[in-house]
Amino acid sequence: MSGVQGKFVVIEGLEGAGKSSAISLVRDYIEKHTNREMVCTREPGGTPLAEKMRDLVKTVDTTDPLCDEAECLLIYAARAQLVANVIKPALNNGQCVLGDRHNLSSLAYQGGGRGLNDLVNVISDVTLKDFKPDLTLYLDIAPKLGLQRAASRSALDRIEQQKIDFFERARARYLQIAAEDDSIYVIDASQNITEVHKDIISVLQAMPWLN
Ligand code: T5A
Repeated sequence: MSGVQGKFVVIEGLEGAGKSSAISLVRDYIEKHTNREMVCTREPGGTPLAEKMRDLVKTVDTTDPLCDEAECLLIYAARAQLVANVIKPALNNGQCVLGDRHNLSSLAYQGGGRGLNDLVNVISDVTLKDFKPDLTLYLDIAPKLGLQRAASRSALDRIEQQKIDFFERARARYLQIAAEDDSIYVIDASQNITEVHKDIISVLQAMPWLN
């Protein structure tokens, strides 16, 4: 299959939206329909160097707190590594890639949440140029419900400890961008898992490249 471009599919959403089980579902579906193993990535992270940056972004350091701009730059540095060393080589080899978050997270969290839209737009253009996912499933959930679910699973990390307004701004940005981009599908993630998965499968069934 070398020489054929693979597809890049991304699962997005606020904390507790249910990305983990959606990823298993999408992976199984696409692998069954393409007869080929997918490459799975997570962001920030996904390469040895990018994972070190992930730790810096997720860990609270009260002696040297990460400022918003540094957070943004670290996330894009991690993304640049991942795209260059994992995602693009896999796609060029004809493999499909399934991403647990990608650039849309930065547009929402750093752009909407932190209010750094100008910085995010510039770095995004410079590092990614016109590279973007073929399909994004955005699992939409009210921050209050998502954070309740996330807290019941494990202790909240540095970003999860932000105030609710931060996540409200991030959600508003997610929805705004999704409304302007045909490759982003909004799934109501407040439903029970069976209904969420039914909606995801309907989107996948409508993809011509999976039929
Ligand atoms: N970040 C990341 C940025 O700020 N900018 C960026 O550019 C990028 C890429 C990553 C952090 O970095 C930030 C965003 C994040 O804060 P992470 O650990 O990868 O950190 O965080 P998340 O991706 O948010 O992972 P979570 O595990 O918190 O969210 P999930 O994967 O959506 O949640 P999940 O699937 O584990 O579900 C949470 C709980 O809810 C239950 C599950 O069983 C689980 O217990 N659940 C449901 N319960 C009822 N009904 C449903 N429909 C349910 N779906 C799931």
